[in-house]
Amino acid sequence: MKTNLDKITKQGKCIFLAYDQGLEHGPTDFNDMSVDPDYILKIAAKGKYNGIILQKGIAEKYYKPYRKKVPLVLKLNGKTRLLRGDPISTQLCSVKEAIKLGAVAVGYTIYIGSEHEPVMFDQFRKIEEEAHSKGLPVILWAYPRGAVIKNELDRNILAYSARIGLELGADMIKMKYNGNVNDLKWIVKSAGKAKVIIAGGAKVSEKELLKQTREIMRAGAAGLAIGRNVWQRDNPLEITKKLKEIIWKR
Ligand code: FBP
Repeated sequence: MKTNLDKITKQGKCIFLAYDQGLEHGPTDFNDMSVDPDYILKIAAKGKYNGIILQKGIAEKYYKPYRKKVPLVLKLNGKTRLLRGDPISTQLCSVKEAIKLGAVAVGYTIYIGSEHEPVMFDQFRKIEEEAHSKGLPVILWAYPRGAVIKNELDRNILAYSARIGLELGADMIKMKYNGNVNDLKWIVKSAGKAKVIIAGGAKVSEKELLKQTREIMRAGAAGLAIGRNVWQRDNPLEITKKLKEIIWKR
C-alpha cells in the first residue's frame, strides 16, 4: 500500500538537501555560489534528492521552476543564532501556505529540554494534526538543547528525543549523530516506526563523511538530511552520488 512517505522516500530510504542555514546561521555558511538558492535547487534536482528543505521565503521566490524536479519539504519554524537563553523556534509558515507553495512534507524543530519546550510541543501538535489530515508527512528536527541539557550528544538524551518524536506523531525524526554506531542503534529502536534521519553538521573530510554515512545506515537509520557537507564542496554532485551509493547499497 502506498503511504504519504512514498513521496519523499525510495524503498524506505532517503536523502534530503537542507538549505535553511541562511536563517539559522546567516550567510556565513555560503560562498559566492551557494548564497544563490538557484544553485542549491539545481544540485537537488540534478542529484535527484528526495526533497529540498526550504523556508517559506526561498520557496516563494525560487521553487516554482523546480516543482516537477524535486519535492519540497517546507520548514515551518526557525530561529536565528543571535537568540540568547534557552532556545525557541517560532512558527513562520502555516501548513496551508506550505501546501500552496507545493510542499509534500513539512518540517518543525523542537528544542527538547528548553524552557520553551511546551510552546513548541503545542505548535507541533497543531501542525502535525493539520499536516496529517491533509496527507503530508511531518519531519521533526529533534534537537535537545538548553540550560538543562549538559551534553546534546548523550546517548540517553538522544534516545529520549527520538522517543518523543514517536510519541508526538512525527513520521521522521531528524537528529544529530554522536559518532557511536551502537548508540544510534538504540536511538533508532527508541524511535519505533518513526524513521530516523541524520543531519550533516559542519563540513568534515570526505573520508569521514562517507564513514559516518556507512555507520548511520548500518545502525538502521533511513538516511540523511544534509546541507553544508554537500553544497560547501567543490563537486556537490559527486559527493551526492557517493552518499546515495551507501544509502541504497548500490
Ligand atoms: P547541515 O547538514 O548543514 O548541518 O544542516 C542540517 C540542519 O539541521 C539544518 O536544517 C539547520 O539549518 C541546521 O542543521 C541547524 O543546526 P544547528 O541548530 O546545530 O546550528
